Amino acid sequence: MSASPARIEVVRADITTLEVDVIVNAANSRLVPGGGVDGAINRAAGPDLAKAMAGLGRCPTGEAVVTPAFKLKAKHVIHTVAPVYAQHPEKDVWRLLGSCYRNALGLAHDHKAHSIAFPSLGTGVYGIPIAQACKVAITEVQAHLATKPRPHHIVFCCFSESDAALYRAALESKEGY
Ligand code: AR6
Repeated sequence: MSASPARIEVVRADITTLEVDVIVNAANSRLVPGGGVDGAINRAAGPDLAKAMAGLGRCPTGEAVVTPAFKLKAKHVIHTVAPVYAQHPEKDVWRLLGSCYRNALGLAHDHKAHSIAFPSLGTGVYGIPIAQACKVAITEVQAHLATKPRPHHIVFCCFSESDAALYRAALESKEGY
């Protein structure tokens, strides 16, 4: 049986409502529930998620860890920690952000996920400019799809229509980072 063809989609939505195998969380390295998308995911998943996160200890910037998704429709939540824009030289920001996408995709592959939804990691409280961050996200996803069969349905879930427009333009331009 051949695998389904890869599909990259950009949607404007609350990520907690999506029916995908994996939802990615923009966490902090202490894995303590915060605001933004982290807060929304924790509210929707219920208090067991915070307990599972605490049980994992810490997650260094650029790395990723996995928990069950509890009350969410997804099977797993993959937590990854983007760099704080103001705390690193620019080249390290892109390297660490790229590593967040690569590590999250690798974990999703290992957990046999067919579909995954990403928020725009690092572009809220952590201050990374979204016009460049979305190019990192798209480049890393396309590189993953070129070599691995899963997850083959990738959703970039944006919280505003203007963010979604930037992702769509970057997908069309095929410019790397
Ligand atoms: N669905 C989809 N996207 C969302 C949602 C949602 N429900 N809510 C916010 N966004 P942020 P960061 C978008 O700040 O910059 C937390 O306190 C938002 O518009 O959530 O990586 C953590 O604990 C933005 O585009 O993540 C960390 O301390 C994107 O999600 C810190 O924030 C990411 O914004 C991480 O900061």
